[in-house]
Amino acid sequence: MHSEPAAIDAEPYPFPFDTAVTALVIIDMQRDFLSPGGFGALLGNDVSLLSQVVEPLQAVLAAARAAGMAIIHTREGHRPDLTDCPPSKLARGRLDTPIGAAGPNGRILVRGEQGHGIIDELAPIAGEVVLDKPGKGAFFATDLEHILRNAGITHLVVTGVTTEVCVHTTVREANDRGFECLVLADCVGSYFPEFQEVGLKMIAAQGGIFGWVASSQDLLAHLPAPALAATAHVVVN
Ligand code: C5J
Repeated sequence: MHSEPAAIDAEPYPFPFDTAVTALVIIDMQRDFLSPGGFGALLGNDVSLLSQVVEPLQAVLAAARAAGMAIIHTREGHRPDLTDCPPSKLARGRLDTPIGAAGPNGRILVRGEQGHGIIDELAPIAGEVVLDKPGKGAFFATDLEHILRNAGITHLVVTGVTTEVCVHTTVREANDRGFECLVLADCVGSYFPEFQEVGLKMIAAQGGIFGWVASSQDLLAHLPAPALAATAHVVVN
């Protein structure tokens, strides 16, 4: 008997969903963007605006783990010697505390520092990919495409921060490479409510020019509830 593949209720139309070919991508849920004293705060942003993403994203991560989905965590940041940081990025913003300078959470946007780490609530566990990226897009100067193709992944559920910067850049890069992207509206966050709204609209507009948009509940309706006892995880942050 032929059964219809699962489809998530989404804009602009249902998103085909098969956990075997879909990865959960969590963009840059790092202290540098979510905590006081990090890169996001030093750019003049109210970082508390991003905290509302954490709880729904925790639920999605737990359900994706329970379903055995591929999980990719990304981190924006640079080598300690900053050789992978373009001078333009270093100079941009004319910051008093620029990338590489000492901040309350260690050197700003530098790999290995406290601020560069993923927040405890979403800490990666063994078996999950942690992808360091020097740019905004997760495909630029990384092996993400290679990893996804090797795993037979064709569809991405994209979450994280910030909606109009690293999430958008990654979705656009993925779209141009032929990946189908679903963005979870309540699991992506921006320092600017107006950018959040229009950023999401831009993805699903024109028949899904970059992809699809749904809520975490729309996705969770298609995933098994995680077992309460499944907490004995090995953290690799
Ligand atoms: C930014 C990011 N906003 N992860 N990075 O600089 O969106």
